[in-house]
Amino acid sequence: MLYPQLTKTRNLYDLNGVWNFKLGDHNPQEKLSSETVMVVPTSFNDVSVDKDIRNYIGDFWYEREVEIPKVSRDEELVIRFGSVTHRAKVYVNGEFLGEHEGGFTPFEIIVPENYYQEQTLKISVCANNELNYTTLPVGNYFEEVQEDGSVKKVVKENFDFFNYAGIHRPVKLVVRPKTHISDIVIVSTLSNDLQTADVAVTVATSEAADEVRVTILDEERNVVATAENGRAVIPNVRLWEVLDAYLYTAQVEVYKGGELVDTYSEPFGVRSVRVAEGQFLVNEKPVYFKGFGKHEDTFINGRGLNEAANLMDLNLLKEMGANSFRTSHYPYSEEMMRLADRMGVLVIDEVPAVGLFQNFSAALDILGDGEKPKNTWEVMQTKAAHERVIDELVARDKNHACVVMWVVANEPASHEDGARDYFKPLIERYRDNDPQKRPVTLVNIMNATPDKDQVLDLVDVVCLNRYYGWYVAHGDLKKAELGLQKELETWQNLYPDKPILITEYGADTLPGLHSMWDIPYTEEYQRDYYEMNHKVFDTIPNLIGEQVWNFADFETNVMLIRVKGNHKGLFSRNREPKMIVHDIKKRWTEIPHYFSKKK
Ligand code: BDP
Repeated sequence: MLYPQLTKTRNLYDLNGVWNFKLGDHNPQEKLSSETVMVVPTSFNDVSVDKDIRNYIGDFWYEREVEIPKVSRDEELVIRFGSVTHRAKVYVNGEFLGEHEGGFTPFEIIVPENYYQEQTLKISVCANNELNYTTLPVGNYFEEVQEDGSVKKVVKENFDFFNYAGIHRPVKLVVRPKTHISDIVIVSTLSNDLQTADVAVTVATSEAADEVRVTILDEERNVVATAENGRAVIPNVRLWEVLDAYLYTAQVEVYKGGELVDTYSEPFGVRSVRVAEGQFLVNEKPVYFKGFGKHEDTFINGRGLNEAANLMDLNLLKEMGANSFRTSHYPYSEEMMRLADRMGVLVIDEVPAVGLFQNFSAALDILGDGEKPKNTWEVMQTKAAHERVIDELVARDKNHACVVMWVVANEPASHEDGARDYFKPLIERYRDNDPQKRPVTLVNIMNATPDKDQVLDLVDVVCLNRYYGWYVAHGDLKKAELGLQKELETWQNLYPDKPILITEYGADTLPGLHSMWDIPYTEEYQRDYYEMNHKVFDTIPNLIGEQVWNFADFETNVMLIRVKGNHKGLFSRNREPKMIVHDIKKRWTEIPHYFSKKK
């Protein structure tokens, strides 16, 4: 789906700002009172300053009125949502117009023509944040009868981040031609010497047009190529390189009866990506991933778009000598993807498939209550949701140069029977959908050791989340080192042709807490923990990178093992560095972005 853009043929109006707001029921044929308001975009949870609202589960409403802009006979009016978490029903002047399931991808609602002559539009959005065993992410849903007899909906997250909800990303009103460009697909193929790019630009239109013209512009807006039959050749191409981005623009024009009816400019970078012989190649050079698992998580905004935080995070990432992040554990905003494109940051793009492990705490016996885990694949009914999130993510992000790999799920029970049948078609679906045929991976959980995992032979890169010295051998780094070394060597021997990427490793750390001994949660322990991990990583030839968990501390549900959130960040939640930042910066600055241990 195209990002909303102002062009000669398209108008864009911002619907961000203050909306009327209500938890619970509302009849969209009536007017929502302005007694309670909410800002768009943001999570409603923290700004409400009320514990019950913060933890509320169920329907909640947003409403506002706007004057209708001029829409001529050959144009249409569209309401475009960047995301509503986790689902939304949209009404205009009381009439139901459409809905969207899934909290992290954009959707559009076309306003019917009979409204265009009216003075105002009343837009009502019924959002809902319930999660269960059919949704992604996966939540444990139940209902509790209160003392007064009322029923309270509860979601216990099957994942380790706060279930923030709301209209999380921008809302725009778009006026565009009825005959418009509905999609652009860009695939570049490089010549062997990497000097020339053959760029295939496929354009879809909403209705038949007479002619589609595609012009390729460089960053100075000079014309460098014109497409013939959907193909353009860029000689002396400037490649999109890691932290040295270069973006061309495909300027698409659609003509009908000799008249320009629609135009749209899609930025794109030219680079190649492939996996071969245990290496991850970008522009045919092996890359070493240095970076982070992240979250969209800031004070006040929660999971709502915070562009200043996005930019600061990528500046901090560069400052540390890093080059990459994973969109753990859901698709990030389109604004973040565009920023990563522009800054040359590598992105591992993940769908919200988290929590696919029926009884995570019981399996690890974290709670120590001996509860028996059930077979995940017998109880989950997430197949339809999973197909949808893959389709929507690839449709949204396919043209981004920054996206170099897709993630099918984070830490599913890939060691339980049924996992292979569940994942095989989904991995294939990614490959079929992706016009650029990027590598696909699954992020493996530590329970799914090499002898138990049933899925990783199907993916291109072995991605591992490993917590030796934290969840395993807690506080005993000697024992942890032995365990980690042994396991990584086993993976290396099992899949000698596959690269291994550490997608999570980390230790909760409270800044300012110190000790002369190896005591978990202190800044010294975090330092020693990383030192030990890096020592082991450096001995594994196929290990192509390390992404620490996490970039910054982040909010979670209340749990015995969480002290006001997860504190594995290298930075605090307000982006102040912990002591470890200096060590890791030193290490990463010394490792080139293009680097391999294999010669
Ligand atoms: C992994 C998850 C991540 C958690 C992390 C942790 O992928 O979401 O936050 O461990 O426990 O299980 O810190």
